[in-house]
Amino acid sequence: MADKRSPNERIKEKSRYLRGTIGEGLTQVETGAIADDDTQLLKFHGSYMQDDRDIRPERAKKKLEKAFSFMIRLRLPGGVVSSQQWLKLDDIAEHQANGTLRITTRATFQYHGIIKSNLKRAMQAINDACLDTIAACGDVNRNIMSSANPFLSPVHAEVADLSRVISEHLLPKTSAYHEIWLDGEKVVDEGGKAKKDSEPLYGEHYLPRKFKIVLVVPPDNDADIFAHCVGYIAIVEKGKIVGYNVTVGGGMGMTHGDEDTFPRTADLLGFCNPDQAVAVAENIMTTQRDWGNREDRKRARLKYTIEDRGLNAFRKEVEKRLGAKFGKPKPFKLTHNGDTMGWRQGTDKKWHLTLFVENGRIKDVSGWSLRSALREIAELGVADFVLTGNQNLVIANIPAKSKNKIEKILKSHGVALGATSAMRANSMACVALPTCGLALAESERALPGLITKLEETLEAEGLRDDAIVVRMTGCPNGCARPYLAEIGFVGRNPGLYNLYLGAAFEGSRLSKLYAQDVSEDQALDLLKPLITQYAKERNEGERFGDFVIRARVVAATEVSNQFHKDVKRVND
Ligand code: SRM
Ligand code: SF4
Repeated sequence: MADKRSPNERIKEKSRYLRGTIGEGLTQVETGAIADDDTQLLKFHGSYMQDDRDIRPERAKKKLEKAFSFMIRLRLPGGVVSSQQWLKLDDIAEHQANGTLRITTRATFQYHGIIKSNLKRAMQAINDACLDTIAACGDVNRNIMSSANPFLSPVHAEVADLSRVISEHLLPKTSAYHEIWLDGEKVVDEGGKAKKDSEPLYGEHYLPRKFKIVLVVPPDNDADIFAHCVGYIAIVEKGKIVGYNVTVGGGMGMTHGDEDTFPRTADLLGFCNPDQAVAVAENIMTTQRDWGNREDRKRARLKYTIEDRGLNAFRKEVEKRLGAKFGKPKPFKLTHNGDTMGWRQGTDKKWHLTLFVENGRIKDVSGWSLRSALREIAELGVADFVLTGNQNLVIANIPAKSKNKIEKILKSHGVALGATSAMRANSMACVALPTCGLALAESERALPGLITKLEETLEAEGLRDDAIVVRMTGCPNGCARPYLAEIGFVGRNPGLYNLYLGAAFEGSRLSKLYAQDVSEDQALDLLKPLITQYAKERNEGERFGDFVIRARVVAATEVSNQFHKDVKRVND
């Protein structure tokens, strides 16, 4: 019978638990690349092979190999690094990568531009900082993101701890990572067959596709709970976590022109006690392992399993494996999916400064030396650093007496404490060009300028301090969760975007396509009058995303899978 499984299934199967020929590939000096199959396996180790797309045409003209380099993504459940770790991570940016640290939309760091000969050194330096990159990418449970800042209260700390415990529990057990990157002892026999390795949770085929878990502490939805395969909403009574509402089946990725693929907001599966939380994660994941689509990778995420098999059948199966029934979800209220910027005091009286980091890129540019400022702050040794899922940074645990010093350091490097508008503070863009191999249009390099142009209208309408969530991605994969933005730009072609409107400010409702293939100028022409109309006609406290629905600019996406329904494009 024909093997209908996707090619990735075979690559995993013959990889000897994620080894492939990665080790050999690293030693081949005649190319900056590694073998094709190994590029798939490398992801499970937290790294992607990429090339500099800005210089692709020039290299091709000169008949040169592409300018290959590697991206590394850290596994950082809870998103915290100490000052000592910060200094080590900053050194890696300087010596092995392209001089920048990039906070991702899932609250970890990425490095870009690491050439092959530096890859192992960078991995070892990450290990020296007591961090790793295992399972940061690939068909496994990815990095777990939780509501930012575990230092805010004991509840936040408990949730961050749970993210670390689940992350450890669901880690692949193969020793390939230690063997390849840390020169660990080999556990394969002479025939090249794995001797001791096994994957009790995953098996040799791992998962059908990536798998993502997040946790939030209401009212903050800063981890965008409805965008992920699995979510935990902490239910807090009298200052204590009594359990979690569990969500399943969220996801953003889709393919332009293919309505069988769609972003989907997660459904509530049920309520579990704190001591069931780890087993719940395991049983949801193993159900997806066994039920997920292994033939078509475009429909292999958990959200499609839920669509195809139904939420009730899925719940029943998880309950069977768990040996317990979920309770009825408890009431909860989420109020925003952005970050609370500026100074905040924790219950232990320590101070925390949430700093806006435009699109998460920590670098030094003329007049704005963010990277140097943060290094100087880390050198003081008085703070921890927490990454947020909105690509921002909390400088945490600051004693009252060091607040001024920290502000002074930032100022001396030209770093402002806040963004130029509440819209910018609530903006995110994915990496896209030049490193992302899937980008169809600019994103990180385009959004800041576009927001500057929108700020003229915001200023004129008195809306500079009104938060409107704006997100951009260079393709429909949705890495900056654009379909959960009140204004979303999604790249279609160089310079052209689809414009989506109408997601809920607190992240519970998807947006709707408003205009297709618009240039930046066309988008501005469409958006500016809407912003003016919003300023004039909004009800008290009404959010932009809700207003465009009430004003019949777009229809609401009320049901999780109705993203492509009721679309009436303005430029049809
Ligand atoms: Fe993503 C693929 C960057 C969060 C959905 N994503 C990629 C790759 C690795 C491109 C590739 O496969 O070759 C991008 C690397 C770009 C680069 O040069 O660094 C990439 N994704 C990112 C990051 C760095 C965006 C950012 O600007 O911060 C985020 C890293 C998160 C992390 O730390 O783990 C990132 N990606 C997301 C999110 C948001 C989230 O998870 O909250 C999503 C949407 C949620 C979801 O998973 O549905 C997301 N990325 C995708 C997809 C579409 C998956 C799908 O179901 O169709 C792809 C493509 C794929 O997997 O085939 C993708
Ligand atoms: Fe790349 Fe597309 Fe993700 Fe942006 S959304 S980082 S362009 S895969």
